[in-house]
Amino acid sequence: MDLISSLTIVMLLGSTLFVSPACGYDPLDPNGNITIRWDVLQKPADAHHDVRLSIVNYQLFRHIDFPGWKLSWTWRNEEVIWSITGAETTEQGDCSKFTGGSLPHCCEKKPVIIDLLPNAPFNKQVSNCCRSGILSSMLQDSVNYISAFQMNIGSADTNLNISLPTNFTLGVPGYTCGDPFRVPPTKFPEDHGRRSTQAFATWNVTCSYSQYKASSVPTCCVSLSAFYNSTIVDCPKCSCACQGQTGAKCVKPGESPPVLHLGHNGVPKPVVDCSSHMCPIKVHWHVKQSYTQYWRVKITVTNLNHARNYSQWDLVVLHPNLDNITQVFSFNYKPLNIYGNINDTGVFYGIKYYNDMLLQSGENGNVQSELLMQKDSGTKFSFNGGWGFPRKISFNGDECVMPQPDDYPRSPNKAHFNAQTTFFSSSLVLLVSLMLMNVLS
Ligand SMILES: *[C@@H]1O[C@H](CO)[C@@H](O)[C@H](O)[C@H]1NC(C)=O
Ligand SMILES: *[C@@H]1O[C@H](CO)[C@@H](O)[C@H](O)[C@H]1NC(C)=O
Ligand SMILES: *[C@@H]1O[C@H](CO)[C@@H](O)[C@H](O)[C@H]1NC(C)=O
Ligand SMILES: *[C@@H]1O[C@H](CO)[C@@H](O)[C@H](O)[C@H]1NC(C)=O
Ligand SMILES: *[C@@H]1O[C@H](CO)[C@@H](O)[C@H](O)[C@H]1NC(C)=O
Ligand SMILES: *[C@@H]1O[C@H](CO)[C@@H](O)[C@H](O)[C@H]1NC(C)=O
Ligand SMILES: *[C@@H]1O[C@H](CO)[C@@H](O)[C@H](O)[C@H]1NC(C)=O
Ligand SMILES: CC(=O)N[C@H]1CO[C@H](CO)[C@@H](O)[C@@H]1O
Repeated sequence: MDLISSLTIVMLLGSTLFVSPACGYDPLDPNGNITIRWDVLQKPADAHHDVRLSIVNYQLFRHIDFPGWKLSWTWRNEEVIWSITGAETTEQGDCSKFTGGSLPHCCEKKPVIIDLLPNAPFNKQVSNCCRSGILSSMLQDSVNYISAFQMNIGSADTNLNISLPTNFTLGVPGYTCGDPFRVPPTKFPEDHGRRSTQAFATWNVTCSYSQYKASSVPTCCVSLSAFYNSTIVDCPKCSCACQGQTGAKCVKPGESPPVLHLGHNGVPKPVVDCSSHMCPIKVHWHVKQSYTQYWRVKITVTNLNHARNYSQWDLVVLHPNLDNITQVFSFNYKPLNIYGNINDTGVFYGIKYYNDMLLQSGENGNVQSELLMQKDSGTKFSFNGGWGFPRKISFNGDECVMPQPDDYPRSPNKAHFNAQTTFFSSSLVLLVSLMLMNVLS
């Protein structure tokens, strides 16, 4: 078996392990989920009680971008929301059962709750509210990964106890929520953490993400080039769609993009530049230079979508030499070493107010970075077998389509066994540990 075909097998094996669309399990973020926490603040008196709801994004590198979350559930009985701060429901619904005085904020059986905008009046705010439903990932922002609001709920039928609703949804493509689960009551710190009070009762609802549920087709692809070969290997043909396929509209050079349409959930439908791959996002990895002790890579992320800007974008990259990354220019970088000390995976993301917004397709629709990695002095370094290229890349947590290893730009010089050995042993370690994780989970 020659090098390239064994490489192919390693990669195919790798990708089947990485993508498990059915259950939404992501080996790069095995505990990643969004948890909705339902805190009943005090022992319910008459048919009213106060509930504090928090939406916590426990995912390492996935965030909720514009247009934000749109939380919904189904009440079991005749519960209503009397009042709410830090959020609002999209509809009041039919409150004709209530007469005189003030009416409830919402009487819908399935209320749809949205966050307030950042400029909401102070008397409508609570802490962690009012960010238009946008939730950062934990890794990128240690403050804005929680959204919260407070509500007073009651029942139209005062003889019935208020029961927990069911069928929670986040209103963001790709997420599925489970049933509420009773957990120990949340503690709230007071007096600078010297004392804590606690909720009367707490439930949580876990929502998990599946790329396959979010989109049946990929949304990103990778192209490759290297200083030692003039071939630029473009994204595989039809990575995201085929040109001319029904429903696949695209913008030719010089044409002005059509009027944008909002898809379901308010996310604008992609309107991409015409290309052989038809992806809204393209990541280009260029092996730029080789020095005695270091080598340099240039990464370019291009937005080919006319329909949207991507704020707080991120890129997860898997390459065995990331354990010796020395310098990253114009992006932030954090290692992601979920499997102990194999640091071959990391997250790149934009610098706040500089390039954390990837603008819509056009002249400014790209972000770029260069990285320096130190060559391992113990082995004879070589770019053979496509060693300089990433094993895996994802954009905003969705995996990008890579060219086939057979097509990688080839280096002219032959066999440097040691470098290949390093690659194979690290791939093997990774594979074995992933298999173990799959068995254990
Ligand atoms: C959700 O994430 C939290 C934090 O990482 C973790 O403690 C919890 O076990 C996760 N829940 C599930 C069901 O995976
Ligand atoms: C309401 O809850 C109380 C205390 O848990 C219980 O005794 C009562 O039977 C409940 N009422 C209804 C209608 O479920
Ligand atoms: C919740 O969703 C399930 C499946 O869609 C449905 O069978 C059930 O009736 C729903 N429950 C309520 C209270 O609407
Ligand atoms: C929430 O409940 C799930 C069960 O659905 C539990 O496994 C998980 O640990 C809880 N998560 C948190 C953050 O408390
Ligand atoms: C993207 O951002 C730019 C600059 O803030 C803005 O002019 C443009 O309208 C935005 N595009 C979309 C599709 O939202
Ligand atoms: C490798 O992982 C460790 C532990 O998280 C971290 O401290 C270190 O910075 C990482 N090294 C590189 C080069 O990313
Ligand atoms: C460059 O890479 C391509 C794709 O693998 C290969 O077909 C070609 O022979 C390589 N060129 C040289 C000069 O090695
Ligand atoms: C040259 C160099 O710094 N090599 C280091 C690369 O990273 C591994 C694992 O972290 C170290 O063991 C090497 O010494």
